[in-house]
Order: sequence, then C-alpha cells, then structure tokens
Amino acid sequence: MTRIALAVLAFAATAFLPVQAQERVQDPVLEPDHAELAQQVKAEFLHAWNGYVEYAWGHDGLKPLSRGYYDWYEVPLYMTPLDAFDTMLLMGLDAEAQRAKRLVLDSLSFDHDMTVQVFEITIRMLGGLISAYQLDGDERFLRLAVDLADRLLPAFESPTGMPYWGVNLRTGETTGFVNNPAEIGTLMLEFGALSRLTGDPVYYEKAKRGVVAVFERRSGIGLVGTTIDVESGEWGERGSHISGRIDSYYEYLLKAWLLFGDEDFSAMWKRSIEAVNRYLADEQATGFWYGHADMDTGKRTATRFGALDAFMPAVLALGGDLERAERLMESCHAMWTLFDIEPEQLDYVTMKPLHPGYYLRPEAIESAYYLYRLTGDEKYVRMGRTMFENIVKFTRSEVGYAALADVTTKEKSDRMESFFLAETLKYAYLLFAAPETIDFDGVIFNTEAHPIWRSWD
Ligand code: DMJ
Repeated sequence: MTRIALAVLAFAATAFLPVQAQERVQDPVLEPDHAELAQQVKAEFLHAWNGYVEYAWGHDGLKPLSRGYYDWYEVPLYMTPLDAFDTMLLMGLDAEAQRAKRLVLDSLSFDHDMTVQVFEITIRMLGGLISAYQLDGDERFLRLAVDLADRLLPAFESPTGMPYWGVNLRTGETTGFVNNPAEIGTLMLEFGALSRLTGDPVYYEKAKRGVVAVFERRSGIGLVGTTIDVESGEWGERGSHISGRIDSYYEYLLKAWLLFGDEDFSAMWKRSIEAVNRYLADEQATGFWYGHADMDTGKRTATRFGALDAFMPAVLALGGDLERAERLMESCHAMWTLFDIEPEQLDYVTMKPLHPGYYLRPEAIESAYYLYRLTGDEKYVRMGRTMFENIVKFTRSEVGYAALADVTTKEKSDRMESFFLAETLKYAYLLFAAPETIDFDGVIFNTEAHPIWRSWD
C-alpha cells in the first residue's frame, strides 16, 4: 500500500521540536550496531512466535512454562496471531505472516454468545484488523473489523454516551456500568479510523461522544478520576494519575488530534496536559516523576510510578514537550536498572517496589523509540538495548517468553501476553532498525502499537 504522509502530523512533529533537538550533535560514545540489534530482536521474536505455533496454535496465547495455551473467553479469538501480524510484516517475516493471516481469515468469527471487554478487544483486535488491512490490503480484514465494531457498538448505549465495560458479541447485552477514562477514551483511534475507511460516521461519533463525556466531567482543577459510572456520570474513585485506568485516555486525546486533525481533541489535550503537569508531575531527589493526587484538590496521595506509566515520555515527546519527556525517560531508565527489569509499580521516593511483577510490558522501550526518533540522541538506543538484553536474559524460557512474578528474584510466571509480540518486540525492532522500516512522521500507533495511516485523505 502507498504510505501517505500525514500533513498534520508532520506539521505537529516539526513545529513542536525545539531548535536544540533539531541541532543535537552525535553522542561520542561508541554506538551499538543497530542492524545487528535489529536482527537479534527478529530472532527473539521468532523464538516467541515459534513457541506459540508449537504449543498454543489456534488459541489466544502461550503459557510458556507449562507449554500450554490460554484463551480469554469461551471461544478463542486468535489474539496472538492477530496482534503479531503487523510486527511480522514490518520485520519481513512473510511466511509467518501468511500463516497467521490464513488462521485469522479462515477461522476468526465474532458471532459468539459471549461477553468481551470492549477496550481490550478494541485495542488488540479492532486495531490489529485495521492495521492488517492497511498494510496487507486484503478487504477481508476490513470486513472483519466492521463486523467486530458493529457488535461492540451497543456498548455506547448508556445515558451518558460513555461505553459500558463489556458487551455480548451476539446479543449486544452490556455489562459493567463502572468504567474508567482509559477504557472509555481509548477507542477513538480504532473507531475513528473505521469511520474514515468505510465512510460511515457512526463509529467516530459514538467514540468521540464517550471521550467528550469524560472530559466534560473533569474536576474544577482539570483532572479526571479513576472510575466513573457511565449511567449516572458520577465519579467513583477520585484518585488522579497517569497509571492504568487513565493512562491511554491522555494518549488518545493527543493522537486523535494528530490522526484526524480534529481541533476538539487538540483543545481537550492541551487543557488536560496542563492540569497533569501542574498537579501530577513531581520533582524528587530521585528524579522527575508523575504521581497520584486527589482529582479535586490536587493533593498528593501516592508517590507511585510503574511500568504502565512509562508510556508518558513518548506522549510528552509526541506532544512537543521534549524537556519533560527526556527527564521522565531518565527516571524510567532508572526504574528499569534498579533490578535490571522494571517492576510493575515503584514508590519513587523510597525506590522500593510496590508491585514486583513484570508482564513483558512495552511502554519503556516504546518511549525510548519515540525519543530516539524525535531527538536522534543515541543514548535512547543504549537505553533500549539494556532493556531488550535484560528481557532476553531474564524472561526467555525454553519455549517463548515468560512474565516475571518478581523482578527482585526473577521468578517467572506462566504467561506470554500477546502485546509482547505486538508491542514490546515491535518497538525494540523499530528502535534499532533502519528508519525507513516505517514512516515515523506519517503514522500513528494505537495503544497496542498497531500502526494506522491516514490513507483516507
Ligand atoms: C497493552 O495492552 C496496551 O499498551 C495498553 O495500553 C496497556 N497495557 C498493555 C501493555 O502494557
């Protein structure tokens, strides 16, 4: 397919770049061999994929220690092959990609009497199908995407327009009136792109109404809370942060503006990030962090940061704030090197883990990738290299890759999430591979690292 540059993105990226970033000189430290590192990532991707093929084929994911499989629901939705498909195409693994494509197109059906989590199915599957269609061109991917989105649409039928947490794919029955900003807001790129690709505005309109409903309920100081009742519109947990349950709400405000050029998102992003920087950013002796605060008063409630929060340097950098992005990236790197692998959650004042697991998450490497592309500074390649090499050292198992139950002991646990192939290894590969591998300035990655192009213009 023809990759069309995003005029608005190109503008946004260059217009925001401070002069010093554009003029940065090469780092004098001996540079790692990028091409060799990219080949190593590709080899490790194959190790993970082959584990799935041998022990979990036809299921959602691999259990690497027991050499088995898991499914999210009663019927498998082939999450790993669909999530991994575009990574294979970018890595030039054409035979593996064709095999994954056959499985998805021959066997994937959404016509099941089962309730799914709207957010996870959207970012992994709808996002995966849209990228697959854009990269591969096969119309059947688009037809599956439309079928899935139509089955998810009943989720938006709440009194506020904010989607319910779950929906039955066959009956449309909804479940879970308590939802959160991330799961409400992180549908916009996928539903919006589908509207642009099909010409049917319904997906864009429904998803946007949900986002606006969250934004309009922000507190007097501009922060959102952790949970919200989609029927009454009342906040439940009033803690504000950039961690799970809020994180990608902010990511999609910015990316929806960049992908669709919709100025409403620009306004929501700017108002939101101002409040986040004012009340959540935290200068400590240990570095620059984003903590937790009460959404109404802005008073600090926890000095907690973790693997999920590490998406923030990428988003800050994409939004033009390289100064905060680079300082936060240093903190993410410090969090990673404390135990050689980042913990799920860390108290950034005591530097003690609050939750010691590592689920093969991508966010820190993702941020290293964005910062490298936006600054050209080789130190981000070195950070990414440390992360990648430690992932190999501590989480590789005989079959595939295993999450860690505890980064302090390196004890493994029996699960390889599909996002390890969709995101962690994709961002590692893109960080080291030639810049032409993907047109960074012309693409927007959804929160599961599925690239979306503005091919509809
Ligand atoms: C992924 O499914 C997505 O990146 C999501 O935004 C957060 N959680 C995982 C990866 O950590």
